[in-house]
Amino acid sequence: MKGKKCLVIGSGISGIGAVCLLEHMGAEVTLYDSRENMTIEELCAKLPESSNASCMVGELPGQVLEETQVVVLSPGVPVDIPLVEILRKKGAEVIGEIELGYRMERGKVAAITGTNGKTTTTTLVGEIMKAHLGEDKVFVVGNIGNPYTQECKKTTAETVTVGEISSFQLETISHFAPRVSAILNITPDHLNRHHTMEAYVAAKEAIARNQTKEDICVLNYEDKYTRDFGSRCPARTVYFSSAGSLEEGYYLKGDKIVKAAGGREQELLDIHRDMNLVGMCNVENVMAAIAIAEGMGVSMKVILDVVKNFHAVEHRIEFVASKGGVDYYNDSKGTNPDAAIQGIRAMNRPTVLIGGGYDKESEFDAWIESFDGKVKWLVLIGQTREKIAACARKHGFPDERIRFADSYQECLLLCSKLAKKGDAVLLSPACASWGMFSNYEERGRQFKEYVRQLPD
Ligand code: UMA
Repeated sequence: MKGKKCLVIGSGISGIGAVCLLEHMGAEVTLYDSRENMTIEELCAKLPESSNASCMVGELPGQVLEETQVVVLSPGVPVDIPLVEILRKKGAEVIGEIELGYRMERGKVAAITGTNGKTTTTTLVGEIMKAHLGEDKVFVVGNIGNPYTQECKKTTAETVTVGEISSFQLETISHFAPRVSAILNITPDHLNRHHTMEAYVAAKEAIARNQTKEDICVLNYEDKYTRDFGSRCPARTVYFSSAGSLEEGYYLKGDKIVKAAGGREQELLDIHRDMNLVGMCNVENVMAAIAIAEGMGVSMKVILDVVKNFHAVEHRIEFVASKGGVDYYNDSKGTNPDAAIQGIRAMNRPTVLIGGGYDKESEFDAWIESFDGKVKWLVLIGQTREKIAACARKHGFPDERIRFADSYQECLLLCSKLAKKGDAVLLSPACASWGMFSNYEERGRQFKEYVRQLPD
């Protein structure tokens, strides 16, 4: 990158990370943000004082379009917008922030993608790697909220980077080649960005694109997309299954996770006695994490010790508190119908369910069908509330059990009134938070704050 003219698009956390790394590499950097109403002052204020990058908003001058040699896209920037097309046509190399970080990587990489379970699995693998190598030798990066470009300079031949990599980030890789990759599952999500399911699946599969048979790709045997990918995958594949036995791999046998290898079966753990996580989705996440960590050379003893002490990740079917005999769960990370299905499946009592949010053009049928008589009240909010209500009615959910709220404040007040002793209140919206909050973390934190203020 030395001496190259680089344009970073997007001034969120990955854009700022990319600018700092590019400057460190000796590039000549311009930071650009296309958000309406963004001022130059606002944009420049996001950069550290030491930065010499130029800042630009509004329409980019022709000279910048002509001279840019490398474009670094933030994950939230679609790869097919006119600006990116123009830059590509003019000969600029277009990469993403993950690819840029990888170009500075000195150690080994484990990378995890999938529609759901990425954050839990990445966190768990990170913990296992830290127990194996020591805290200071492991970096947990990516979609989890920690830009790769911020950490990659610290990597050495002895370190391991564990990345949660979204489909957005995989669209813009070129050399990224993890030692171990994993695709946990693929169900419809982000179709407004990827347009078709084929394009979304292709983005996910790109995680293994640069792997070889020396590397490992961990795949879910019970997901049709990831199972089929096994036959085309350039890496050696390792499967896990929560529904049936496998000749080779990790699977659930009754209440036990077992490992089958070379005709032998080894019992690893009991999902009720040895796990603090609830729901079948988490059994899958744990199996995937075990497979990834073994692939990274960690002993089974270290892996199982960490798994047994691991608790739920924040915002993922997270128990918040019991108030007035009602249990409150924060599953704000349930940002698509499939993730929210896992949320409702994990409930074992009548539930007041909070749904709705930003419209990603998802279909809600499977989610509504998964209610299984457990949802007592459906409290809806946000852009998608009418669409969800119509879908619920279509599937026979009683209209008088659907309520609308205009603000989160109103929604939470309503839920605390509707829930009776012995019920659960679950925030698992099946939609992104964008439009009402800057991210699902903020939505989850506000929910938790509200719950904690309720009388015991
Ligand atoms: N912007 C433009 N032009 C555009 C679109 C956006 O200039 O066409 C600008 C916006 O005005 C804004 C900036 O880009 O200033 C935002 O960039 P971004 O959306 O890429 O956000 P970052 O803060 O860089 O965060 C990104 C990921 N965000 C998204 O993918 C939307 C974070 O994932 C990730 O943690 C972070 O990089 C570090 O890797 C969040 C997410 O919502 C959690 N991910 C999606 C999900 O999990 O469903 C994929």
